Amino acid sequence: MSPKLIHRALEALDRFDIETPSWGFADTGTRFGKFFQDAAAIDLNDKLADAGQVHRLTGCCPTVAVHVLWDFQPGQDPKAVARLARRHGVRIGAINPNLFQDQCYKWGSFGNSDPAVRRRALRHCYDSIAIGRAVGSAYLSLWFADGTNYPGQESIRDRKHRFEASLRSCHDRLAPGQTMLIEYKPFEPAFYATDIPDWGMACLLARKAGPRAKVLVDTGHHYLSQNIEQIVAFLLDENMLGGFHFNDRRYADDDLTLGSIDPYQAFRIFHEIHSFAADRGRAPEIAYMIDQCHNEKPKIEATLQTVAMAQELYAKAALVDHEKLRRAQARHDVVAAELELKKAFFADIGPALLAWRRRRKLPADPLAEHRRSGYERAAAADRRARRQALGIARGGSFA
Ligand code: PSV
Ligand code: MN
Repeated sequence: MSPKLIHRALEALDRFDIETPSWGFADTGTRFGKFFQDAAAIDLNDKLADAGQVHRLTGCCPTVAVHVLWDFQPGQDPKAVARLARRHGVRIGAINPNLFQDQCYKWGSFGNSDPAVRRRALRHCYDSIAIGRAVGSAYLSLWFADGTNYPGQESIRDRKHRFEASLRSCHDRLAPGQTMLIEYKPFEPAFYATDIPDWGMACLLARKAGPRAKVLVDTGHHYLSQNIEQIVAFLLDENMLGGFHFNDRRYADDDLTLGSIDPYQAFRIFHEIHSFAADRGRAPEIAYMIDQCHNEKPKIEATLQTVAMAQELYAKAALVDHEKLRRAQARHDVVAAELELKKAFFADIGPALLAWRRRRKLPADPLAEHRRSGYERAAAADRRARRQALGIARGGSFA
């Protein structure tokens, strides 16, 4: 690779931070069961310690997204949580309110026909905004399980109106400097009409909520073969792209490791971002976050794989020669234009990544270093003993 290209890749890597999710370090699975891991995090301290390990090894994961009800004890001082994160070498990132696990949300949260439930959901969002302010988080990240399961069950338009009103109230409470992200998902757990099923509806609702509301693209939340990079290009052009939840999938929202199934798709998404940045002369502000659940792989290893894959694909996409591409496009040379992308995708980015890690005194191979470190073994021993001491029994069948 030429020094010019290496320089371009290094520059891209310099501005590419990836947020890890606290829940990615805990035992999670499918509704058919979980396979427990001794080294899985028990509490927030464990999750932050694991996130700290990932950041120490990769140098590009300084923040951790939290899910309020999964991570915070009632009445817990958020400033103490921020201090705990600092002790592990990370900061608290996006705050995710939980608007789906409580029984009161059976018929939805912001879309619920009962004003008392809507008020409760909003109060939880306000509390989450306050947590965000206390820990210095820039993002309130909203995902709703709201929707209906059968035709005729409820008025689709009434639910839309309720969403519009609650999202606006939530937006009005944002602290200075905070951005509200609205995530969409076509189905699950609602199987007839999810209230925010796609990017267009998320974008419309965000626009109505206010200028600091943007769309969050979870790469797993699309129908098969949907062109995600086109969605990304549209949102960028409309100044409505707020962030990503990275993961890969084969069928639906499978939460697999990024790039494990289709690395070219992630590359094409990153290409749209670099192309936009090249046209505008500046990189757009985007929250790059991981949202994965690892049922079989060790959690930290899966996270390290994802981070390395994201860096590789982001750096490769930065190698596309935009001027050459434009020229090929102008003369309708479809083959040359496509090859411009393929050339970057198949480039050997290894040396550039190595140089970037060397400059930062990071291990050349974070995953190998993690395996060597004995972290997993020590965490497993410690957490196994603590589970026993605390009497934590794991189990629970689906029905
Ligand atoms: C929903 O499937 C989702 O993608 C949302 O982002 C949630 O916050 C997250 O997964 C929980 O795992
Ligand atoms: Mn998500």
